[in-house]
Amino acid sequence: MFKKIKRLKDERKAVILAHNYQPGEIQDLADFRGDSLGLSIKAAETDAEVIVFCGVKFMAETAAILSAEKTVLLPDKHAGCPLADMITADKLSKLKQKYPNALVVCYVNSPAEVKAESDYCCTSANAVEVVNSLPEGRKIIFVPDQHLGRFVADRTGRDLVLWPGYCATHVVITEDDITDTKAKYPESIVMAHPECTEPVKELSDELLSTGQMLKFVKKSAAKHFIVATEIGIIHALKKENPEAKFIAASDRAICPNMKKITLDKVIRALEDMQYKVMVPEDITVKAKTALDKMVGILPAK
Ligand code: CIZ
Repeated sequence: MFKKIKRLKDERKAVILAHNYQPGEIQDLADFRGDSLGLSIKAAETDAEVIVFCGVKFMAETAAILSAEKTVLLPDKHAGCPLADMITADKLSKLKQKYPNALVVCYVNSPAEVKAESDYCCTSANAVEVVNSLPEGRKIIFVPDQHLGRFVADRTGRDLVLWPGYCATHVVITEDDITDTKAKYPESIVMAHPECTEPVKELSDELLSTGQMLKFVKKSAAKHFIVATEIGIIHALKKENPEAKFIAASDRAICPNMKKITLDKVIRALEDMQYKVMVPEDITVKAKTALDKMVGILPAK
């Protein structure tokens, strides 16, 4: 199947992207593996004509916004993100009417139309920097993840208007999961994603996005890590750090949408050029402005 995918990929001049939460075999076949924004930026820099995004819909939309001239395919049209679907552009515009002077920061896990209604986009890796860069005293609406929002409010000391969205995969991780796993592996470092609930984050040693977890482990002298995020990341962590041990905080932390992508569906995507993810031009222009403003305030890497 890998050989067939390689042949089809060459024929279509395609690049295959796999999010850090994808099944291991999809991560292994991809040209690039990473977080949603990093992948979309990398794909935009290639001269590929087709992007196969092994992830969920909002990620493919982000790739389409940053690569308007490329064809973006999502191998399973039902691979959505319940968190992203917890907000709509309409609901956001009603909230904006309540706070007419507020700036809107939207997490990348959101529909393209919501990005278009926002002033700034952010990822879990840069949300704190984005909010810190906004003028003091200015009201800030943060959508759609309340747990990432509370983490940002805590780190920045800013008073945020939060949307009550949440990631169903992260909120299944409980305090007991952390204390029980920590009791079994007392020497380990607990890394939790900011989308986890506040009690889980309080029990954790490090609060990190997926990309930050990969960087943190590389630099750490520790050899045992408890991982409180979607378990797909453990494949990447093990691959990059074969000598270290990674323990899932909960084996229930599996995103059913991420796991909808299979090798078969990647083959069908390339054979039949399906399923095309297209973002209307007016939405692309506005959403790209919010994404570009985020990139503009980050320190050069
Ligand atoms: O931005 C992403 O790709 C997500 C969903 C999580 C992360 O921490 O990388």
